[in-house]
Amino acid sequence: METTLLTSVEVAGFVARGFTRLDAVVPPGLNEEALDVLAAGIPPVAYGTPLPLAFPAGSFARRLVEVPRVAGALHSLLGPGPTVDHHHVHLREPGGGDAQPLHGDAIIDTRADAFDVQLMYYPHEVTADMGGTLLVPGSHLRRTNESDTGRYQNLRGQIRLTCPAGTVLLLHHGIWHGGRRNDSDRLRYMFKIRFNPAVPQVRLWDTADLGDPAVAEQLSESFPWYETATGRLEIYNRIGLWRAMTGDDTFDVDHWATRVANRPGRSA
Ligand SMILES: O=C(O)CCC(=O)C(=O)O
Repeated sequence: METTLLTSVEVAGFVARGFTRLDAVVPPGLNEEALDVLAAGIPPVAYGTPLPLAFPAGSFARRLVEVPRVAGALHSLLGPGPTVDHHHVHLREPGGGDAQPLHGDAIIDTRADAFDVQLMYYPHEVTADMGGTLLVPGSHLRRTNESDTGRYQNLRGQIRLTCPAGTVLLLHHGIWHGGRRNDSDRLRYMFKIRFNPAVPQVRLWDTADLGDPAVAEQLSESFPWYETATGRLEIYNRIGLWRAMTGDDTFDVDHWATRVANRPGRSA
């Protein structure tokens, strides 16, 4: 299977924003098939099922995750042999009336050196009135408990997804998100699969550009909803994740991590 791995700059973008967006990567034939398959439902799988058992060869879901750009991005973030945590077809009904509260999936998750990846697939175009998923860029490392963020209605810099058919998002498990109200007359589909890594998530992408200054630029990105001071902590958290993902304990941005690790006279 031919795949296209992410670059270091792209993975740094994922670490900063909490998601990677692959527009219109799924071919039209598979998108058309998806509408029937998702309407019929995909059988549930037990937590931790290896991907080839969860989605047998030739099944719709298997062909979806084998689309080369999707497979390459999944490998870049999760490595070989990820297991399926669960999957679900998310519908936003036409004229659906309400929006889902902002939330992060599961419970507060304190892992600093590993993460699950949530794939979201949109088989048809999602226009502005169709209840596209709301995403808060840069929220994934601000660890909150499920729907405790539900009282926030709108945050500066949020994205209410619009996208062409065949778009796939890969999300860090912690990102704040929610389905929006569908004011259109068309049912909105989204198929989500949560993957758990089965190997250390270290240098799994195309690392040829690891020394590119654009890596640190990506990791330094601020988002409009950040408080001036707390925003620094988000960059600090990203440095920790980048160190874990590269195995480079000297990586830093503006000395944030180096400064707080400086304890003269003590062994590391
Ligand atoms: O429907 C959506 O756009 C998002 C739903 C979702 O991800 C969830 O319920 O956790």
